[in-house]
Amino acid sequence: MSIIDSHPTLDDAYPTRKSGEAALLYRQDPVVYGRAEDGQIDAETLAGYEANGYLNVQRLLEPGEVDVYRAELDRLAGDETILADERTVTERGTREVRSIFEVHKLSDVFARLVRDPRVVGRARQILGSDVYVHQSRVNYKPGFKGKDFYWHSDFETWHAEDGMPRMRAVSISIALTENFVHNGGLMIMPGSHKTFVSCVGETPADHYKESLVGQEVGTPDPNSLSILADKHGIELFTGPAGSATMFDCNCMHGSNGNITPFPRSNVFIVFNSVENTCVKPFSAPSPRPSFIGARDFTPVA
Ligand code: 6CS
Ligand code: FE
Repeated sequence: MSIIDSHPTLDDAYPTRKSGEAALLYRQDPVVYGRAEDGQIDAETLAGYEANGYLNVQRLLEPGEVDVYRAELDRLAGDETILADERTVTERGTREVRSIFEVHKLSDVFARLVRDPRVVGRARQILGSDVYVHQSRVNYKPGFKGKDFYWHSDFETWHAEDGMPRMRAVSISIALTENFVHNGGLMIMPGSHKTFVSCVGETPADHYKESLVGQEVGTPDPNSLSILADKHGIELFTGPAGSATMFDCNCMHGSNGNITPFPRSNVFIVFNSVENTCVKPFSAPSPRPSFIGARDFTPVA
């Protein structure tokens, strides 16, 4: 383990999957690019986001709205055409739907959610610019069989495999079912977004085919995770359907499996700044398909 200053070269400020040794690098990018006066997130919440890397909105969607999205979630998972589409990922070894990607293109209902000022307005404020959708997905985390998402930084993958240059992206996870303490909710290490965990290993071709079912390459080593967990602790997010968590692209996060009868479904939208559009992958033989890492940078209207 070597703790090194990150000496940015011209093009790769966050080298990862380059060497056989893990490293903890300093973040070189701001967390919050906008200001309290720019939008609906107040100064105190924005300060909390800067320090912890996330913010929670207890009631982003009204109960009636949640019903609409839940119905859409069920419709998508029951549509044979969509089930046969490569954008649908099933749980390892079963036909249980794990995720459906690019829902903002597959569904007008979710397309509207992306453009909702309560969603995109907050993203613009945090990123201080116009934004485009880098990725959208619904995660089903079905009851009994929902599998875990092992610890990872999304940015590490988006940098290595999608060519995202800097840390100027934010994700929003909107609960469409109740998130209990026991059904596999989102866990974040608060403050971990300020450390970039450079991972070992090399990205195999078509890595996404296995990483979206269960990521191996690009996940941090146990030693790095222990250092971060000891330093930051672990927050588990619970909340009613309609609640939401917005978190920085580099938060160390994950979620446990779900053996309870209660599904933990959410819609997950990633907004990237139009000032941070993806270039060629920093550590992969080729870019991932555009339904996972968008290459259409048209700002959300
Ligand atoms: O690889 C990705 O882009 C996706 N994987 C995870 C587990 N979180 C971020 C993103 O949805
Ligand atoms: Fe993730």
